[in-house]
Amino acid sequence: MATKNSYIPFSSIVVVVVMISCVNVSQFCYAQNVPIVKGLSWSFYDKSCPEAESIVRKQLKKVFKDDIGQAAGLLRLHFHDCFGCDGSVLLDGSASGPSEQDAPPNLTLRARAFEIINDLRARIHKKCGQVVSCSDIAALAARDSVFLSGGPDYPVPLGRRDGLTFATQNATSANLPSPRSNASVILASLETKKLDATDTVALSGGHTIGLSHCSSFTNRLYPTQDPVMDQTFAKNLKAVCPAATTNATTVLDIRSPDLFDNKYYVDLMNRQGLFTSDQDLYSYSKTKNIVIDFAVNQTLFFEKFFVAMTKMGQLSVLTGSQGEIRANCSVRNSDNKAYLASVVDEDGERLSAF
Ligand code: HEM
Ligand SMILES: *[C@@H]1O[C@H](CO)[C@@H](O)[C@H](O)[C@H]1NC(C)=O
Ligand SMILES: *[C@@H]1O[C@H](CO)[C@@H](O)[C@H](O)[C@H]1NC(C)=O
Ligand SMILES: *[C@@H]1O[C@H](CO)[C@@H](O)[C@H](O)[C@H]1NC(C)=O
Ligand SMILES: *[C@@H]1O[C@H](CO)[C@@H](O)[C@H](O)[C@H]1NC(C)=O
Ligand SMILES: *[C@@H]1O[C@H](CO)[C@@H](O)[C@H](O)[C@H]1NC(C)=O
Ligand SMILES: CC(=O)N[C@H]1CO[C@H](CO)[C@@H](O)[C@@H]1O
Repeated sequence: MATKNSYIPFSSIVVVVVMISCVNVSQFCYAQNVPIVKGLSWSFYDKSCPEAESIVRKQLKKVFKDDIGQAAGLLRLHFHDCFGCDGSVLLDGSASGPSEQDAPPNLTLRARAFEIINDLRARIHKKCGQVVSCSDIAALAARDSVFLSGGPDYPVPLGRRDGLTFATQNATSANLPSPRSNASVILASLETKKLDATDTVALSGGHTIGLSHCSSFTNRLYPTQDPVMDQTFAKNLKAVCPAATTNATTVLDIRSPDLFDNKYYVDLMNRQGLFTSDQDLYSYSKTKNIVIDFAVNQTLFFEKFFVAMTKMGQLSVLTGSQGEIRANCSVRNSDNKAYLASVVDEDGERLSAF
């Protein structure tokens, strides 16, 4: 288990959430300003798998020592899963239909992130049995990606169950906003998930780590350069992406690409945000001052990021007896059984043929 000391930046919040006084307002249980969906809990696996969190942290420390870039891949994976945090983004499309992995915004999710989640799942299930869901593992992996990259440590409410159905390509595309959108479109999109302007600006701070492909931002370079973009920044981007379709990547946060800090907001104030959806947060009246607040106060950003991630991490979760605990994050248990059964059948046939 991570030391309690690592929670120091959030000690006050932790105390509050641990001593939850539960007031049921519709399906929510409010702990100060962090609402918890009924069915999730801060201590969900305390009895059934107390090692779950330490297994994730210990293993990710090793993974990130080799390649800190994987932290960004895991953080983004959780975000994509979370427009319905039920692990459905993890489902392998090939098994029984188009999955979230195959929807356009997911084309650039890192394949390695899926492998890491499956590997964590194997380690946890080996220790505790099939009791921890893939969606909870993805949520914990995202938290540890933030923390191990220099960001805040924070508690994650657990108890999510894994979905039985694939999200359709259409639903996924409609849910995930485009990097070409302006701030008012991004705000409206996240507002449908009850995420407000502060949440939206804080969550966008996830772009303080990781990479982007040229195709996600070359609309700002060609055919005409976005006048808002800093000239030197634009010149350097054009060198990385000489054409709109160049297959190359560049960092999202030029000041500290691998560090989870508030420099992303400093980038925006210097017109060095990569996507329209990033840069416009500093142009738009409803979000500009939030960008400035986070740029000058990292502690404030970390606090608001925790609140927003906790909200995002509970979007349309399955709990209780809904869904399932997948034995393999890539396939539904029913498909897994069919697969195993077919292996046994073939084996049986072969044996009977002898
Ligand atoms: C607000 C709307 C958002 C839009 C439009 C957006 C868009 C994108 C795009 C286009 C990329 C680059 C993909 C590529 O070309 O390879 C990206 C990368 C990334 N995004 Fe977002 N994103 C949004 C919100 C978020 C949120 C909420 C988080 C997490 C809190 C997040 C975390 C990341 C990370 C970590 C990467 C880098 C991934 C890597 O290096 O593999 N994004 N995002
Ligand atoms: C998905 O979206 C496409 C294009 O917008 C549309 O043609 C198609 O009918 C939609 N499919 C479903 C199942 O809604
Ligand atoms: C944002 O984009 C939408 C859709 O393209 C457009 O209708 C709207 O006018 C834009 N808003 C601002 C403030 O530019
Ligand atoms: C882009 O380049 C990478 C390696 O440099 C390669 O693996 C990938 O297939 C390429 N993608 C496309 C769409 O060409
Ligand atoms: C930064 O934000 C934190 C958290 O809200 C607050 O306690 C602190 O006073 C702020 N610092 C400054 C210098 O405003
Ligand atoms: C999980 O399922 C995928 C897709 O069917 C399969 O390729 C993989 O080998 C399975 N992993 C384990 C550990 O069974
Ligand atoms: C990481 C990952 O699974 N990416 C998938 C995105 O969609 C393409 C196209 O369907 C798949 O080939 C990738 O495997």
